[in-house]
Amino acid sequence: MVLALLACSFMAIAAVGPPAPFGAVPSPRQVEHSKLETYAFLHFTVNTFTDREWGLGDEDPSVFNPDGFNPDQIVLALKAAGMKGAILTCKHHDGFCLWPTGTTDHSIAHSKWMDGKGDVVRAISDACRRHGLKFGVYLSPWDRNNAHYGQPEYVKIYREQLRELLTRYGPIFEVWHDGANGGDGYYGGAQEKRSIDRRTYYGWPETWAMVRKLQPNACIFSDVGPDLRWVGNESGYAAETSWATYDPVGEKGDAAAPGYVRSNEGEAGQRHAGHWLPAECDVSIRPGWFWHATENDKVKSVATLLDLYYRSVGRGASFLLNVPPNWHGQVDGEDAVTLKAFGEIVHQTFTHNLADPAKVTASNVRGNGHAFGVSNLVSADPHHYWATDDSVKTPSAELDLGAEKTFDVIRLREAIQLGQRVDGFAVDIWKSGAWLEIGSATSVGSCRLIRLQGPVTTSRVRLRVTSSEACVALYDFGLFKQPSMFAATQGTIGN
Ligand code: FUL
Repeated sequence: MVLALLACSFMAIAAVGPPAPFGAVPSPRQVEHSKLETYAFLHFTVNTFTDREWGLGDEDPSVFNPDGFNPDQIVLALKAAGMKGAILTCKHHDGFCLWPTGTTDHSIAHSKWMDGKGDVVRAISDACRRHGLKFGVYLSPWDRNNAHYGQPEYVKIYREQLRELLTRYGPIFEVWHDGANGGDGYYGGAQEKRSIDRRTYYGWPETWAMVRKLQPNACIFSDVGPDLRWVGNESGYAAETSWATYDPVGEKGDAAAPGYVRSNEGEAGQRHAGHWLPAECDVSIRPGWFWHATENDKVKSVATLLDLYYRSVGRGASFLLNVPPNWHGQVDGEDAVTLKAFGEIVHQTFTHNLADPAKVTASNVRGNGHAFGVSNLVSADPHHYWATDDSVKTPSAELDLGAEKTFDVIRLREAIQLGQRVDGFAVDIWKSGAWLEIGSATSVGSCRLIRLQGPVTTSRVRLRVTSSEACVALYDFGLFKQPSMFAATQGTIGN
């Protein structure tokens, strides 16, 4: 009898496994990358000294001569902003290499800086590691200096440059390929216009196979992935409804390639696409990507950066903020002050989750057991999530906060290893004897933040999933209070 009961309960437990994944799911490297949220771009090269955005490729290497290069100051300024990594323009369109490459003379080895013995890639990557940030590389495919650009030989050179970067500087978290391809240039003195077929010239599949081999944990970014997609604007935000799933399409409806894609589709992604390809939102802290003295008074405000944070990270995308070092080789004063203030606000906002600990009850729990219990909703651990029975797609969960709490930010996260499942949810508070809806949103994915217009106070909160393609798998529900002077600055940037 006892044995029979034990067998029955074992069968009941065994019968309730985790939910089946829904749609496309992330690779482990994409899951890791989604935890970074905010990281930096460092645009730094000859342009910093010539006051250009796109160098022509004819610059004398001696113009690169920072008189106070301080990689620790640069990296610590990023760290103060809460950034988890930095991607350096190892080579921009002008072709000047910031490391002593064996592929061209157009490099730092031929500058006056440190008598040609310096290596900016080494210095920045070392500083990143010293201060706990990850390091990534931007290597422009378009090279306005190289005589061979446009011929197959250049593609070999490009791959060799990438090979040097991926084998000399330790672990690389992201490899960044921009989509600007071909046009006027110096090209070894030819001074002409060269165009390439963006779909075929670079042989991307072969290059990316090499990246996989040399740095298997690195995420590859381009207009079309394969790991991270361009969001389609350089203003730093994703669409209000933003899917991590995306099947890029070429400009004429054919196969897409970096620089050849219907980029406006990147802002939202597509609900039922076959690839997990989350958006990365890039934007500069200044109007230009490179430092210009004339833009020292045009540094974005803390309020604007916060707004962009909520419109990128808060929509399941990552926030890639460019901070261009100045011609001394340091982060400029105003930029550093702004970054520090931004980092402090984000830290102060998200350090204390007012929903934890709370007593949580739910309209449904998968298999009625503990494994997927609703207390996991505040577990903050993606492997311990609240899940419902397969047929239950619009459940609700109620949080008893134990006392009146005041908050103005709501956070929700899905266990993305099971795909992006939820299509919509709403949040209510208990006010004067009734439930009152205070916020709602659509897609969730790795992170959804709702920034309320003003703070609300309550002791009971209800999460209602209003629409989902599959039973839910949620592991993080957070309630936060922003430092008051930075509350609700949203609404200044268009969707
Ligand atoms: C673009 C480039 O043309 C810009 O100069 C900048 O590097 C931006 C991040 O990517 O494709």
